[in-house]
Amino acid sequence: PSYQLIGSPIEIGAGRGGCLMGPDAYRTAGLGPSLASLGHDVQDVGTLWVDVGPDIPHPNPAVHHLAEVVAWTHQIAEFSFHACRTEHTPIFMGGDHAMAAGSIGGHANAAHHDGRPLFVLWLDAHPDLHTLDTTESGNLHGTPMGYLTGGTGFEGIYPPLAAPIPGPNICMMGLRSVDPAERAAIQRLGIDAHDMRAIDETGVRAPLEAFLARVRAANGRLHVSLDVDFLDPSIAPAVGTTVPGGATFREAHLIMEVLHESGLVNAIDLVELNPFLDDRGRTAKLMVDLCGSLAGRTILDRVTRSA
Ligand code: DIR
Ligand code: MN
Ligand code: MN
Ligand code: MN
Repeated sequence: PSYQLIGSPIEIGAGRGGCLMGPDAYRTAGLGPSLASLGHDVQDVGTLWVDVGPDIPHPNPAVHHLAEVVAWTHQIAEFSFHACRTEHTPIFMGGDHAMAAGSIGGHANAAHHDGRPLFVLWLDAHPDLHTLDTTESGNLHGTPMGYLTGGTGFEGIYPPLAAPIPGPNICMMGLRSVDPAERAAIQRLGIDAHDMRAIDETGVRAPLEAFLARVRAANGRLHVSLDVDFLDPSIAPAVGTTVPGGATFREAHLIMEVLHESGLVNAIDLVELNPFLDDRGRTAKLMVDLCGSLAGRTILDRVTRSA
C-alpha cells in the first residue's frame, strides 16, 4: 500500500504532558524510511494543529480540556474522512488516544459513505469506553470508544457519526485495566473483547484470525488502533499509563505479521507514546518496528502459509 503519515499531537486527553512530541519521535525513529525500505510509497503530510476557543463547561466536574478535544476531533475526523476515501493507508501519529475519536470517526463516516462496514482492532490495556458522564479521571483519552459506539451525551458536542460502530465489529485485545462502567459497556455492546487472561490461554493468533475472517466476509474496512500501553511496560516504558502484564514483543509482532498477511488494514493509529518518558528512544523504535511487521517485514521467506 501507499502510506500517508500524519502527525496528530493532541496531548491534553492524557493525564500528563508529553504526547505532543509523539509525531516527531516517530520521525526521528525512522518510521517513513522504514516503510519505504519495504518497497512502499510513503508520504509524510505533516502535523495537524488546532485553534482552541474558551473551554466548554460540562456537568461532570472531572471533565477537562473538552473544547480542545472537540477541536482536535473535528480536525482529525475531517482529515481521516478524506484520506480514507483514497487508496492511501493513513497512519495517524499521536498524540494521546483521544485522537481516535477523530481518526476512527472520520473513517467510519467514509466507510458508511461507500456502503461498507467499519471494523476496529483495538490494542490497548484499556477499553476507553467512558462517556463524558462516566469518566472519573476526566482524562478524555478514556472516552473515544464510548463516542464511537454511540454512548450518550456526545451529541451536539462531538462531530456527528453516520452510525455508531456495532460492538461485534470491534475486537479488543490486551485489556487489563477496565473500569466498572466500561466492563458493563463491553457486555452490553457485545464487543469481541479479549483480556490478558484470554490471551494467556489462547494466544493472539486464533482470536485475531477469527476476527479478520469476519472482516473479510463482510467486505469491511479495518482500522487498527495501537496504544503503547498494550505492550508490557518492560519493553515499552514511554507511556503515562503503564499497566503490568501486557503483550510481549513476539505477541505484538505476530499480530502485525498476521495483519500484513490479511491485506485488510486501511488505517492505523499509533497512540499514547510519551517520548518524555522514553529510555533512549526504545519505545518509539519498537513502535516503528511493529509498523515494519505490519507493512510486510518478515524474518525469513515464508514458503507455505497455513490458513
Ligand atoms: C482510566 C484510564 N480508565 C480513565 N484510561 C486510560 O482515566 O478513564 N488510560 N485510557 O490510558
Ligand atoms: Mn487507549
Ligand atoms: Mn491505554
Ligand atoms: Mn473473539
